[in-house]
Amino acid sequence: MPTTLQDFESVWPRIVADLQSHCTGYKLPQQSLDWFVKSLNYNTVGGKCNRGMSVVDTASILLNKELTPGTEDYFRAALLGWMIELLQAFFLVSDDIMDSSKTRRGSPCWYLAPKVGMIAINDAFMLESSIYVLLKKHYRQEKSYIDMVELFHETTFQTELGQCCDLLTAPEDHVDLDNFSLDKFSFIVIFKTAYYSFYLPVALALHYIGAATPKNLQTALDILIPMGEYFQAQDDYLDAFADPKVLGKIGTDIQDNKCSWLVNQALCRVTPDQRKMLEENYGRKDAEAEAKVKALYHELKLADFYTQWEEERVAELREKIAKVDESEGLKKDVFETFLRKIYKRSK
Ligand code: DMA
Ligand code: MG
Ligand code: MG
Ligand code: MG
Repeated sequence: MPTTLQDFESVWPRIVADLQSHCTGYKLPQQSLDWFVKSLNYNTVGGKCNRGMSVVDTASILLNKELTPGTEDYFRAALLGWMIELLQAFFLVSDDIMDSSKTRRGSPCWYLAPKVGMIAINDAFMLESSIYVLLKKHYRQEKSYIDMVELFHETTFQTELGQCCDLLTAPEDHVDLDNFSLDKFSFIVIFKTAYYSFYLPVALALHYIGAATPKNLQTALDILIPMGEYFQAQDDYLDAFADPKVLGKIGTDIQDNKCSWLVNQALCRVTPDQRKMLEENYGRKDAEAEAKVKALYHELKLADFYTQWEEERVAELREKIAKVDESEGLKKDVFETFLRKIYKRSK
């Protein structure tokens, strides 16, 4: 049985208490402490927690036993999961500023919340630093400690490379559709999403159970990077096609001039006239222009094409999963479970 959001969230107060007591050790003034706690709760809790819960689920599949909520074993696995959620919170707070987004998880983005503004930048840094406070407190004595520290550092750098390329490919003041390509798209999504969202949870679970052999880590990478690529293509598809009420965020990719899956697919299909229209309307901070681009996406039947593309990617992933070598403690079920969670998702 996979863990529930309720059980996963039940360990959160202990994590907040750990971070609070770390700050109390520095005699942090009460106002700042309250602010930090507010930011922690606002930005880390309230999402689907798929990444975090995957650490617990992957660990229990690999151990072939349920991790029971309330036990220390459950706490330690969930804690690693919450560290991914903290990393994600750090990325999202900054991403929403950089993407000029308005809502996240159905609420205003943190930088738009009352009295926050650009303090959100430092809050993002603190969310990231919290990971290492927790890792040191709870994992310092483990032999995998330094490997996990390095894994978090490397994954963070990879994500930042992806964000760098994402932002540079989407200049605010200059639309050039020739800048986009499916190769660029692949680089961006693998780096900004796949490593931290897909590889990291499984790599951490492998460290947790003591099975992080080079071979297992490589197998995880070979499957989870393409899976993450598929996941971010879904994110791009949903940005334009999903109901914002269901998605919890209002799409910004068209107005932000993003090198998204949709615009790249559109570019492969447009007539010269349609391309001209796309050139005139893509990447403008203007709702009418955005609506014209969406109309073109419908005209090109990108939703139908997306469904077909999704089936092909999933078939390829299933083929890869079927070939997983389980001799060093890895299991196919880890990847099947992951895939089930994202297949045909609507949010
Ligand atoms: C997501 O990119 C990547 C990171 C590292 C947050 P995005 O801007 O497409 O995400 P969202 O659609 O959630 O704003
Ligand atoms: Mg964004
Ligand atoms: Mg972004
Ligand atoms: Mg997006």
